[in-house]
Amino acid sequence: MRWPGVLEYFADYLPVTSHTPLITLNEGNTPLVESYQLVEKLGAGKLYFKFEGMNPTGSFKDRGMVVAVAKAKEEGRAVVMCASTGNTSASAAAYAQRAGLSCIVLIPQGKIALGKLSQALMHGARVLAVQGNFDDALSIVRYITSHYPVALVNSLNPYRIEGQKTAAFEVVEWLGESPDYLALPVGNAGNITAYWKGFKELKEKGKITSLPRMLGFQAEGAAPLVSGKPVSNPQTVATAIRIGNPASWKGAIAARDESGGLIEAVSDEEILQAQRMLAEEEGIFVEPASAASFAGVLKKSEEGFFTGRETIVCVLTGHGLKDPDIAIKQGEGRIEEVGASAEEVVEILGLEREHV
Ligand code: AN7
Repeated sequence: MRWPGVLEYFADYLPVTSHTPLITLNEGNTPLVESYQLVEKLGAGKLYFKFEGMNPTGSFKDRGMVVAVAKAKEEGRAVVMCASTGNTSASAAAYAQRAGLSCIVLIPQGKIALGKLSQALMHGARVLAVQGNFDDALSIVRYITSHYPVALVNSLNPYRIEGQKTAAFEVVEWLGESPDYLALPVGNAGNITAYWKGFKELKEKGKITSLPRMLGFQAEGAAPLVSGKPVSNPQTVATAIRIGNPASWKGAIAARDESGGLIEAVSDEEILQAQRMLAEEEGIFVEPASAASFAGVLKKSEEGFFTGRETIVCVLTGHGLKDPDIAIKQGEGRIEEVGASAEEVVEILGLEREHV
């Protein structure tokens, strides 16, 4: 089947004009994978994973980036810029190339996953490692993009939100209705804002009759939306959501309150455990930040939050290959060395010969 990508497929719902260049890496149309095993643990009715790691650069950012970069090009801009914990920079770098624009990314020094850094470099972005955290980098980018002829492609750019809301459309198209709960990790809070906007638009158009409750999860050491105040030195193993002062703060709170949902925190340990469960029990490999959605749902289930009849969608925002270091660290000690002979391999595995 031909999938034309976000700008063309969802044109009626996006700010696409006759002048908008329909650039694409055929992003979107990601699978909604049904849970076989973890659903049993939860005691939920149905559990699905919206696997956004299947986008061209390996994260949900591609949906919004394609719109932001196309509009920047339409508006005659030559340079795009973002601050990033990694995935935004990978996506911006790829789509800028696709559109023939140049790209500058500011990343927090030493705190971005290897896969993401490799992408920004390979796609030829100008990569500046800032001696500070994401929030420091974003305030620099906001200053520069408002004083110099450089287009901002962080999710403060409303085109990013427009593109990202298309994930909600796909969830509804797949299920034929809206789920009871939509769970997702929350960092800079653009994605929760975007999903909520998407579901509300479908309701206004009469395509769905009910709205999901939004369940946002932050990492314990970087949970400003839970504590109600910015965190000056955010810390978490899930570097993608190591953000202390989310730009879309108001959007996240509105999504939570209007939907009757919640935004809570999960520990690094819970995040890594959820990451391993998704990989071992469902065959889905995600980066740590992405596992926060399932970690949160698991925690709520243990608290008796669900009745056992609901349909829950967990958004898995980024692919596991983004952060090989953390994955390998979790498997350390599992590699067994063996000589290059069948006998030694048979012995180490303890195999018994079948009698015929
Ligand atoms: C895998 O790339 O902020 O709440 O600069 O990479 O919309 O910020 C990434 C965020 C969740 C949080 N999961 O989404 C960046 C960046 C993954 C992410 C989030 C991010 P938002």
